[in-house]
Amino acid sequence: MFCYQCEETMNGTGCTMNGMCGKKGDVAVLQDRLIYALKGYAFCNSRGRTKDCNDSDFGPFVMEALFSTLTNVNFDAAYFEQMIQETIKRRDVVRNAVHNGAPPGPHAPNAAVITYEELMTKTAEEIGILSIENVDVRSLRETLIYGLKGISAYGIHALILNSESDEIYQFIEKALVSTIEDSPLEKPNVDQMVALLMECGSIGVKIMSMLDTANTGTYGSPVPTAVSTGVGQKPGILISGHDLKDLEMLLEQTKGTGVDIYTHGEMLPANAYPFFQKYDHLVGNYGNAWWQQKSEFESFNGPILMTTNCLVPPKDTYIDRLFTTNMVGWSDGTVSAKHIPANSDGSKDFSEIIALAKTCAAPKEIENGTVMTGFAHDAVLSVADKVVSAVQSGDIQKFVVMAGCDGRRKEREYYSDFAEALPDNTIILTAGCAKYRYNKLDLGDIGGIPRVLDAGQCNDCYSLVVIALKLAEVFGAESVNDLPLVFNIAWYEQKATLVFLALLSLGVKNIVIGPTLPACLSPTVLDVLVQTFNVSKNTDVESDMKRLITL
Ligand code: SF4
Ligand code: SF3
Repeated sequence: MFCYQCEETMNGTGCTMNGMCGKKGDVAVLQDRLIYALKGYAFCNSRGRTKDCNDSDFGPFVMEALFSTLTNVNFDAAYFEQMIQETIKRRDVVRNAVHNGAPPGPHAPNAAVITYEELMTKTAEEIGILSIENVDVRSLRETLIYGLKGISAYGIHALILNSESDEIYQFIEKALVSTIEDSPLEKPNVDQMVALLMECGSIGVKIMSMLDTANTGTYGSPVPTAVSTGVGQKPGILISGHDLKDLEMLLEQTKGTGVDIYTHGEMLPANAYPFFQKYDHLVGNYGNAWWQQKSEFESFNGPILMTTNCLVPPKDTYIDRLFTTNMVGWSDGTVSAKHIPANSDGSKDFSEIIALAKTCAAPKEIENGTVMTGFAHDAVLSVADKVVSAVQSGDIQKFVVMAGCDGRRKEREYYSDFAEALPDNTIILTAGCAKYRYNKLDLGDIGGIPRVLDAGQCNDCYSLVVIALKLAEVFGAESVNDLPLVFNIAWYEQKATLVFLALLSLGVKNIVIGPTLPACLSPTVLDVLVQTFNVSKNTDVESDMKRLITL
C-alpha cells in the first residue's frame, strides 16, 4: 500500500505497511481500486453528457464513494468491494448507452474498460498513487483528488439537507477525468493543473456556502452558547462526526425516553443552533477532539454514534457500543461495528441504540464546566460595530485564524502554546476540531468579545471567510490580505486540504500551516505555492509570534 493523504502519514512521507490511522493494507488497495474505477466512471459519464445519456445519479454516488475514502471514515473491506462492483456496473451502463451497446473504442482508457475481476487483481503499484511516475504530476493530481474528497464530504451533508448543485457534480467529473493517466484527451499541463486546483478551491467555497445555507436554513443561525462539559445522572448516547440531520433524528427519537444526548468532537457546535437548543435532553458536549476517543468512548459508558470521520479503530471495551452510519464503517474481518442504514426517504431507525442506552450506566464525569461556541457569521456580524471600534481604538490589534483539524501528534501542543502566548489584544477565529487545543483555556475577552471565537465545524470556515470579507468591506481594504488578520492553521485530513485550496482561490496570502506540510506537495508544487501565495510552515512559538504578531 501507499497512502500519504493525511498529516499523520508515516515519517511524513507515506504509509506503506499499515496506516498510522489504522487502515490496513487490504483496505488501502481497495480504496485505490475504487478511485481508479471512479475515474473510469467519470470518463464514461462525461462522454454520456455529450450524448445526453449520462447517469443522473453520478454526483451523489461519486461523492459517497469519495467521502468513504477520506481519512478515518471507513475501514471495512466488504464495503469497498461492494462499492467497486457498483461503480463498474454504473460505468458499464453509461458506456453501453454511449456506444449503443457496441464495444468501446481502442483508445478508451483502461479505467473505462477494466472488468471488476481484473481490477481486483491490480496492486497499489499498478493503479495507486505511485503508479504516476512524474512526482509533480502525481503531486498535483493527488492534491486535486484530496480536494474532491473534501468537496464530497461537505456535498454529502448538503445533499442530506436536500441541497445539491450540478455545477459541483460536473466539476467532480471533469477533475476525475483530468487525472486519468492513459486518457485519450489532451493532458493538462502543470499550469492547467494548478488552475484546476484553484477551481477546486472555488468549488470548495461554493459547497461550504451551500452547506452553510442548508444548515442555517434548516436549523437557524448559531447563537453564542456556553455548552456544558459535565454529565447528568441518566444514561446517554454520544453522537460524533459532522452530520446534523442524524443529530436531529436522534433527538426526536429519544424524546421522553429517559436517555440523554451528548455531542462529541466536531458535533460540539450543534449545541449553538436554535433548533437543537429546544431539546432539553441535549445535555452538552462530552470530551474533546477525535483522537481522544479511545479513552472518552470508554468512560462514556453508553452507545456512541459515529456519523462521519474521525473514527479510530475501536477498543474491545466499547466495540459493542459503537454504531456507524452514513459512509462510516469499521470491521476487522471478524468483528464489525453495527451500521445503521438510511431508509429510502432518508429516515433512520435508532431504536437499537436507544434500547442499548437504557441498559447502560450514566457517563463518567471527565470535566465539569462550559465551553463557548456559536460565533458563526451572523453572530459575529451582529456585533460588527463593537468589533470595528475595538480595532480602531487599538483594543484589538490582530485577528488570528487558527482553524482546521486536531491530531494526536505531540507537536500539536504548539497550538495551545501559541494561543496562550498571544498578546491580550488578539482574537482567535477558529473552526474545526483544531479548537480543542485552546477552547478550554481561559483567554478572557476584549470588551465583552471572547478572545476565542468558534465559528463551528471545519466546514464553518466559510463563516470565517464571510467575517473576513465583511471586515475588509468595513475597513475599505482592497482584500483580506490588507486586514490585521493572520493565518496559523492546523491541518490533518482532506477536508482541511479543500479549505486550504478554498482560501488560496480567494487570493489569501501568507498562510502559515502546520504542524507539517502535506506530504503530497512535491518540491516544485510547494515552490509554486510559496512564490504565488507565500505559504509557509509554522516553526516555534517564539519565532512565529514575532513574524505573525509583533512585526
Ligand atoms: Fe497513512 Fe493517513 Fe493514509 Fe491513514 S490516511 S494510511 S495515516 S496517510
Ligand atoms: Fe476534525 Fe477529523 Fe479535520 Fe472537521 S473530525 S476537522 S480532523
